[in-house]
Amino acid sequence: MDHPSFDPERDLLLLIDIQNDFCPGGALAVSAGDEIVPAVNRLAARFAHVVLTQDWHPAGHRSFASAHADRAPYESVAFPYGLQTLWPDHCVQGTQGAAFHPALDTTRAELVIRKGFRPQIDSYSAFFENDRSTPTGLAGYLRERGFTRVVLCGLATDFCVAYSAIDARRLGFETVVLPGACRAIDLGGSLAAALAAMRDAGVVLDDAVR
Ligand code: VGL
Ligand code: ZN
Repeated sequence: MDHPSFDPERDLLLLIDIQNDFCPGGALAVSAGDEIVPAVNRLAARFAHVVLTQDWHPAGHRSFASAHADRAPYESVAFPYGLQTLWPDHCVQGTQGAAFHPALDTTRAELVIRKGFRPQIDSYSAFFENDRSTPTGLAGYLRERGFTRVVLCGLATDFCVAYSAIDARRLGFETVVLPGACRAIDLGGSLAAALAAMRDAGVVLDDAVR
């Protein structure tokens, strides 16, 4: 491992939602989302353990604006578990949009965590759904495997990466985010807010790695 601060035994690289729909041309395209893929592939080659997340919604998912009368994408609405942003239909199970970016090297991934598959609950975090209480099982997996530090990058910085990183800290894992290998949606200042919330939670933002 050529980065002095990465430890192959206790560190896990967690790659968030590097899927076609979050890349240019996709249904919920993150500006320049595809630019991170070469850096992510280089990073993955340096870690002994890699896990991927995959946003994986059934058609008609409640987080889709199209599932609500008179609502447009990017509006916020009250859900039983709190305010939920409505999105364009994206990452529908089994579609090309839900597939990983074709240039992402997934060969060394040891686990793929799918999230957002419950029709009524969205899931930004790799650890908990947006009700903040339904677990994905990832924390148990990490503990059982003996990982103590999670290094994250992917899409989007201000939603799934930030929620995952903050939950990782909350669950007691050392947590590092590599902003150079992330890209943001940035809705109404959400990127600045997410970076501040990650710092406040004790997430290390390492801008040197890209
Ligand atoms: C994401 C919005 C909706 C993400 C997923 O991966 O950041 N954002 N679904
Ligand atoms: Zn989604």
